[in-house]
Amino acid sequence: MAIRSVIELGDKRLRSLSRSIQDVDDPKLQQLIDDLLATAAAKNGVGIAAPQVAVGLQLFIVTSRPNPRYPQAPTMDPTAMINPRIHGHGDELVKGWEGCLSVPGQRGLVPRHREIEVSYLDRHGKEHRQYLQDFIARIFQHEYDHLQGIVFLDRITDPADLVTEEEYQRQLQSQKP
Ligand code: K3U
Ligand code: ZN
Repeated sequence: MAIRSVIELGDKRLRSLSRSIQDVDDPKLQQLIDDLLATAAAKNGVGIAAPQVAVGLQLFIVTSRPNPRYPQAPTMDPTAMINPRIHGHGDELVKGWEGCLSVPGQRGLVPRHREIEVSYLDRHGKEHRQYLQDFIARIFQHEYDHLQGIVFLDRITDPADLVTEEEYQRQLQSQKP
């Protein structure tokens, strides 16, 4: 396992469409999955997408744990999702805080569908079809966007919803009882 460098906003590779994966058993793909798992863990991310390490393939990692902004977030072991698709979504759009390893120092309130129906292949090639909600649905949509060359900044509807990491931490502290 290796921790890979994460490319940042301004790098054109973050704005490209990713290619679908043909061979799940390719040892290079399996190595990439291990490296993404290690990189997300090392950088404290709840997700990471292959384009963020400059690999234009339809692959990302999703994991979840309770955190200060989402104390009710479920715990989900890190899961590799290959050739993910969104098949449908509910009517409700909810704004929630997001950060991005490729956009350091910024946090934004991003509107996302609260419920989505998705499918993906796991690292063994098994197909999964699931309904996702709330924080996990948010992470999935954030990572899925990376595969289309979209970053969370593109989804912000009010410029006042973008804050620095420092200001975000200040607001979080001031809300503590
Ligand atoms: O914002 C972050 C976070 C970490 C733990 C709990 C809650 C939030 C770290 S940034 C992060 O994890 C991005 C990772 C990225 F950019 F590589 F995809 C994913 C993400 C964070 C928050 C909401 C949705 C997605
Ligand atoms: Zn991101």
